[in-house]
Amino acid sequence: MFNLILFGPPGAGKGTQSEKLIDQYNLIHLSTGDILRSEVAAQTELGLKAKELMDRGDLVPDEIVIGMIRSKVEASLDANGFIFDGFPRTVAQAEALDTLLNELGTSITVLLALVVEEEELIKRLLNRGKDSGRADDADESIIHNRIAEYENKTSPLIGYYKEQGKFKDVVGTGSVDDIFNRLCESIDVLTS
Ligand code: B4P
Repeated sequence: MFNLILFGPPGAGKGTQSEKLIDQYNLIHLSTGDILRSEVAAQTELGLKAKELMDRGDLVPDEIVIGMIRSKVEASLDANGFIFDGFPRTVAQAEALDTLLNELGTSITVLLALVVEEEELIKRLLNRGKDSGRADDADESIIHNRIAEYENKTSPLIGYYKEQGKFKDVVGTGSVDDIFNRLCESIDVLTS
């Protein structure tokens, strides 16, 4: 299995690039943000719990997202591999993912980190907020909170995956196609 973590701060383009990568490499796309938003839309118990946190730009508790990912992975064991988009976001989530994949006889192949400056992130998210209807894109102070959550809780994962020799950064600015080509170059080296 080829298991990719697409990593980066909010608005780095993880969702945008995942859409293209799943077609190119025939992988299953698991976005915790998308799964949580569908739970919110369906007004499930989990969605009702998550909504308030997401609207504030806070992370949702680890046990909720870990449980969601476990059931999605176990439902697709015959896949070529997975793109984990927006997951893991804490060291506890990364450890749980390693344990889960180990149980299934596989592991993370690589983490590709999209590098984008804060000013550009804010611009992209406010721009999406004009028509996304997402409360967490509509307000600059919430976007700052999301970036702070990333700095405090998610960026330590860089060290976690560097220690495993699985970290690679990729320039995340420029056109969507240019960034896609850079990601493909990194993946092709590992799969050829
Ligand atoms: P996510 O849904 O993961 O959202 P994101 O960080 O905003 O998105 P992404 O980086 O994918 O950006 P995108 O491609 O869309 O998380 C939302 C919330 O869910 C979190 O705040 C948290 O509350 C919760 N959550 C999710 N996962 C969790 C977890 N594991 N643990 C706890 N809580 C969790 O791009 C953004 C915009 O930029 C788009 O409008 C796009 O069109 C534009 N764009 C992309 N590439 C561009 C480019 N090259 N140039 C110009 N614009 C570009």
